[in-house]
Amino acid sequence: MDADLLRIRDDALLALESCQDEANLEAFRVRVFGKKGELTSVLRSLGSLPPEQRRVVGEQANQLKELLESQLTARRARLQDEQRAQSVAAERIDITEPGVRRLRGSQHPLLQTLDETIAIFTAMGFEVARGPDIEDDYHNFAALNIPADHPAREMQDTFFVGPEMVLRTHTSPVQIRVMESRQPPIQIIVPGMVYRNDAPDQTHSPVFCQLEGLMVGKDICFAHLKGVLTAFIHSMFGPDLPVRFRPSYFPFTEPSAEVDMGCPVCGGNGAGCTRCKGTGWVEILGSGMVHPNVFRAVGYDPEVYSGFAFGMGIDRIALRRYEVDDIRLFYENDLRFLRQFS
Ligand code: 2NL
Repeated sequence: MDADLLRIRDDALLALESCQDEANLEAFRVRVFGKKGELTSVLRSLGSLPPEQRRVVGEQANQLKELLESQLTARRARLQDEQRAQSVAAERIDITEPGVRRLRGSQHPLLQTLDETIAIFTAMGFEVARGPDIEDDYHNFAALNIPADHPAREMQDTFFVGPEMVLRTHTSPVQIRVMESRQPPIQIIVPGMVYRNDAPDQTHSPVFCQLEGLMVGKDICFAHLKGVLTAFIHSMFGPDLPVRFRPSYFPFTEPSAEVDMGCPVCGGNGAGCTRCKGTGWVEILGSGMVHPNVFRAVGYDPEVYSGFAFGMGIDRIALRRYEVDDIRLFYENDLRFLRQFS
């Protein structure tokens, strides 16, 4: 073969092997077959050769042209195959691989109970009010007719967080704040966490969830209290349960009553029942007619307005509802416990 053609062939075949993409291939094509390409130059210069040599070299050059063209096409095809194989490998997914199980949370049992309680009272026209967990002595005690020497004010019962400042021991200070800020009629419920300096045991937690209610207007009487609270108990625990109102005492209500319902475990029978300790009744909430001194503290005239108030521990209700026997379970957040309420 002609020496020039030999050199072009060897160079070109080597260059082709090192082409890695379409741009390399195009540069190769220009270098060999372009207007000023190596092979084009040889073909152009054929005319200046003697006729015999022109025929031989011309034939060789045409063969080389066909060879390099087919090699170029083959190289391009191989590069495309490689690229496709690479992207297929990169995009490959294993559709037989097992899925990842989604962890699904569930609402805390206390919140489920609280939400249901709130729904029952809002259906009766009560609005939800909220307030601060840290309160001053006045709103937590004094305005509620709790005198300076009352046992509830002792260090053992109340968490003091500063001079005259406490973690609220009930949600009543929120009702005081609502009454201070507007005139009757008032019909509110106040859910929230409250704090008592109690040692934790099966039935006591230093932090627990309370819900209080307050209804104030003209001519509100004890029959309204009985009607609203009976409706609540029937809605929450069952429409046929007996309900009774027992005289009691709270500094902020007069008269005061504790409210019991027929024991849902023994059906009110009592005998041998551990839940109601044989009485046939279980206590649900405390209530009463708002004490005139509380109205005076917020600037309402007790001769014009009257009202009732009540309070209940949501934890106690949730314990009953879910047959749980230790209040501390509600605050430990052990997932083995919480998962049972999904
Ligand atoms: C209970 C008893 C009660 C109240 C809370 C109240 C609030 C104001 C005025 C008058 Cl602003 N009373 N609250 C009244 C009676 C009982 O709670 O056993 N709670 C767990």
